[in-house]
Amino acid sequence: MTETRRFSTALIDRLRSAEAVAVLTGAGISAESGVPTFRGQDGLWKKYRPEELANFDAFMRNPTLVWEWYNYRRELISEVDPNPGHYALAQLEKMCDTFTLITQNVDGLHQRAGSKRVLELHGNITKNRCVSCSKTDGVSRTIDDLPHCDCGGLLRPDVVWFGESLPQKELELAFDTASRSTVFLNIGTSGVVQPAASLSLVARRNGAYVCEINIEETVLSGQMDETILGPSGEIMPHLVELLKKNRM
Ligand code: BJW
Ligand code: ZN
Repeated sequence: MTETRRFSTALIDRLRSAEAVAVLTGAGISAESGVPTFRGQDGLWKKYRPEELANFDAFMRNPTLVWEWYNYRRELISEVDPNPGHYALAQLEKMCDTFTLITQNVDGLHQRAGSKRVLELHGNITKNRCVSCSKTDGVSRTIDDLPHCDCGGLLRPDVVWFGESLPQKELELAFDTASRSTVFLNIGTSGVVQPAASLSLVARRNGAYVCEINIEETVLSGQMDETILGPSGEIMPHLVELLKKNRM
């Protein structure tokens, strides 16, 4: 398939006019960097049980187990680099008047690729938060091999687990951005985790052209204007190159 045939004219035209572009990314955008996704064949949830690792009660029951899992993922993430999909999104931001990147990822790879306006909906794996005083910058000291805040409370990774609220400011901005967008891209997300999965639907209800980029169809595919099947590390650089050509 040639790169021009891969994308619809509607998508290119809307992106070229570049009024308000919003993007939601999920674990799939980082897959080509070597960060495992959650669901699917090689997903983390095949090896680990989400209910034992990604919820607060499980953490309080067995903080050592949960910390082991997060330390393993922190190390993995510290050793990988952004891929062409991340870099293409950083370029796209520079080409658009209004651009917001909303991510469910906690790996910080978008910022490392140069993206500036990033809303992290599920937190950031490199940060800690105190379960007692909620401080994110408390001095860490080790008690019984577990990190603790200077107030004495246990520290946890500053990420959003199941059943927890998303950061309020980011969530409000994300829905506001979605409803004002003229193009909304869903990239590398299975679309099963709420409330993030609703963003593209809100965008579409408000008139945005909604397009999904994924290696396979998702539960949201039927509600998209367009689905582009393929790895985001290939599709996104092609799309950005095509837009650059069209601008000249
Ligand atoms: C590629 C690719 C390549 C691969 N190129 N593509 C019943 C109905 C509706 C909702 C609920 C319900 N029961 C419970 C809920 C709420 C719950 C929820 O949505 N559950 C569903 C699973 C059923 N949501 C919550 O609890 C959220 N909070 C909330 O709702 O608060 C309000 C509330 C509070 C109290 C009571 C009730 C309500 C919080 C959700 C937090 C999610 N947390 C995690 C862990 C974060 C920390 C960490 O990283 O450890 O976030 S879970 C995990 O899933 C992670 C992700 O951000 C999130 C989304 O996953 P994502 O990114 O889509 O990854 P995958 O693996 O699913 O998909 C990857 C995709 O990439 C696939 O499609 C591949 O094909 C594709 N791909 N390679 C392009 N190269
Ligand atoms: Zn504290």
